[in-house]
Amino acid sequence: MNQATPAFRIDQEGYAAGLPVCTAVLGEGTVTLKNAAGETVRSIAVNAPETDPASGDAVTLVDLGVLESGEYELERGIDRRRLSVKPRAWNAVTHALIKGLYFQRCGCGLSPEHAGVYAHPPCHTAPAAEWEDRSVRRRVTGGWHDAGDYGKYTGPGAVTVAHLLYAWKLFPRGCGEDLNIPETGNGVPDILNEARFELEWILQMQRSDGAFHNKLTKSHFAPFIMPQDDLEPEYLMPVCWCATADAAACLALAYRVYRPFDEAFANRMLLAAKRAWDWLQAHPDYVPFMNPEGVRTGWYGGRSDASNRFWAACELYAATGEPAYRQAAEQLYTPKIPLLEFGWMEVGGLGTLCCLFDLKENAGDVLYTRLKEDFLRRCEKALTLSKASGYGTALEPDRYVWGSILPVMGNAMAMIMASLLTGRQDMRDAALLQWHYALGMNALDLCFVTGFGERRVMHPHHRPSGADGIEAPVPGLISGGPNKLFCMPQTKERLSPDTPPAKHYLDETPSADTNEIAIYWNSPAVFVGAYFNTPA
Ligand code: 9MR
Ligand code: ZN
Repeated sequence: MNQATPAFRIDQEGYAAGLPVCTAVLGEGTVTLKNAAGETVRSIAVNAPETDPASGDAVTLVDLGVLESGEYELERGIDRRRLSVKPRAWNAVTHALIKGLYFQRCGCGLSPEHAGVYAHPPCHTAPAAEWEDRSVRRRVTGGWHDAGDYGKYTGPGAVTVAHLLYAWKLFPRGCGEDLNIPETGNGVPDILNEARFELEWILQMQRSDGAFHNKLTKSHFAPFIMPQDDLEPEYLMPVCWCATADAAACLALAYRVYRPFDEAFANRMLLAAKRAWDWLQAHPDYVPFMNPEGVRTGWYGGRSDASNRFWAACELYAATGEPAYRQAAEQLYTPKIPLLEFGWMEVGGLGTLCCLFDLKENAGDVLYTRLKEDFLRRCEKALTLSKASGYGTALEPDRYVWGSILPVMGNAMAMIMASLLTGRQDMRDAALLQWHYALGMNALDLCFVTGFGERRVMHPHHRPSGADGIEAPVPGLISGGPNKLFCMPQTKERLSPDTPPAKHYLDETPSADTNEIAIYWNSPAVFVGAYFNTPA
């Protein structure tokens, strides 16, 4: 990594013309901003700041306002930092975050034409046996490797696809460019081509009775080898209530999105979604997923399937207009459903997207009026969190979890939604601070997206990046980031116990708990990036 610059933390990918430019300034003293001609365009006195609780830094957010496109330099005493303001500042990184998913493709080779030096032969092509009945063997191919490991998991895949599909539905001009993937030029936007690669796999994860297998993985994580060298058998692990509901929701949503492009594919998805729903109706009592004995791959269970069923009912109603789904969604909607959650565990935020942005007023009193009120009220909390942070980061100091980038991006998604629903600029501006966080305006002075930023993640916990012998990691993958809540002993050993949560991070390959990548961390960042990348 380059040396951290003492005074300034910035969005290392630059800032967009037309949006406020915010930087985080450590310490005190007058900050000047000079343009390329060396003229002072801003001069701001920064008083002694308070200590930011999450990072321990004495830091102030400085709003430089809207600036014309150009190169600038921040100055305070001998400290200097360049920043640039340009149209479409985040176009490349937003599209790279989508292309990052292409690099996770399984069951096929990555060709040099599309993957450059990261090309590799096909991986994981052998038929899989059901864990519970080894005599049942099926060839299940495709899908994305979930994260730094080579497992493929239904629920996480479904939420990832949903983030992409909503990004495209709401902000098509922010994420609609070609990605140089095998399908490019087929008349379908590449973001949908890439999402379809996962959808085709999800469809194969359905058992004949309508339920979905939780995952397709080996019994243990592979060592750090290339995917094509990972030859141990994969298994279809037991079915899972949450995964079944998430798949139903995602497939029903995808039905609506893909119908104009490929009706037969869309119909296949809707049928699968309905069968999954019927299975859930026939199995009302939630059974938590547990890894079978001897299985050590990702758990991805849940405490309840309430938010998952809620999301599924909303999407099935949006897809079919059938009143039974609406009634189900109304019954499933309770104040207990976390509405700002967009991750693999709780999916209330995705149901909220469906109701407030697709169904809208047609959703009726409960699913529109009441839901909107509840949602907006909870968004105030995200805004308050952002305001309480020296970096504007909408995360409680004691909530730096494994994959802290997910709640940060989730809160950004929620605040974007709130600003779209109300026209409130404070929500939009706070969401923008979360995007800046991802791209370097944070206590680590680090851009969390591989291949981007002046100070970059170089050693993500990602098997191909660790095993391919290439110095630079696979590009376009977002690191989970600092985690102090649920750490591996190896990480704890390497960091002093008084390390503040927002700095509890290691750019080291073994540190899965702070530096892994995951498809469902990329995808909320795609949503946020697509919004801010939309031309005015
Ligand atoms: O994202 C998951 C995180 O919320 C959990 O705390 C963590 C530990 O159980 O697991 C994360 O998910 C991992 C999954 O289990 C296996 N594939 C890699 C995922 C990202 O680290
Ligand atoms: Zn594979």
